[in-house]
Amino acid sequence: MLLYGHYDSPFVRRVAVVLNLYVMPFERQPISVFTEFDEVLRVNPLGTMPVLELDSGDRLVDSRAILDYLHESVQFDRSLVPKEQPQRRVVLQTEVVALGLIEKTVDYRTETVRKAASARDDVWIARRATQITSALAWLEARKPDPWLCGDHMTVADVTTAIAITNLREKLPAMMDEAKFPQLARLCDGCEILPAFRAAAYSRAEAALTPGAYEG
Ligand SMILES: N[C@@H](CCC(=O)N[C@@H](CS)C(=O)NCC(=O)O)C(=O)O
Repeated sequence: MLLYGHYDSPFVRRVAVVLNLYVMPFERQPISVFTEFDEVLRVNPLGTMPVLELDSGDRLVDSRAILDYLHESVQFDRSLVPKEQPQRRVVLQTEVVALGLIEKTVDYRTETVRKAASARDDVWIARRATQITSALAWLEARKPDPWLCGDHMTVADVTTAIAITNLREKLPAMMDEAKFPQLARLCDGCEILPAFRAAAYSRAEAALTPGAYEG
């Protein structure tokens, strides 16, 4: 399999980490959604990353759909999403909040970093800040010890840990470590695992497109 995308993207990283956790070998094509947009559009009509190219040549886009395929590809007892209710809905709802945290972080940066100061919408920025803090508080209230949902790692933990790393890297002032200590611990505990380290956040890849991203 071939995974397209950079390791400063939390969407790309969560696919890579799940591939590693499932011990599914893959190669990676680091590609910039900004400086290599034409190539990105060639593999994904939406022009976004990640894209996972299967050995058949078929391409899957969007981390949610890619992970759905990967979870279905392993034995149910190895899946990071439980088959049984109510555990399944709890894990999926927690993943939704973590993924939303990532999306709101991206939105916040788009408004504050990419736009000229005169074009910024302060009401929109304040709304995004509230959503980020609210999502963090909701996840912290789940008291991960060490996991968010039950006694083993799920896709909710993978996505939350990557969301926290992304926040620490991209909007550090919004990740109040004293206010969200259990999320900080969850993130630290995950990021030292081999599956995460093999797809570690890459500042070098983040720096490949500073002009485009910083607007
Ligand atoms: N819902 C998508 C979001 C993908 C996404 O927005 N990826 C970013 C990379 S961090 C991207 O391609 N941004 C460029 C753009 O949206 O134009 C997913 O889960 O894969």
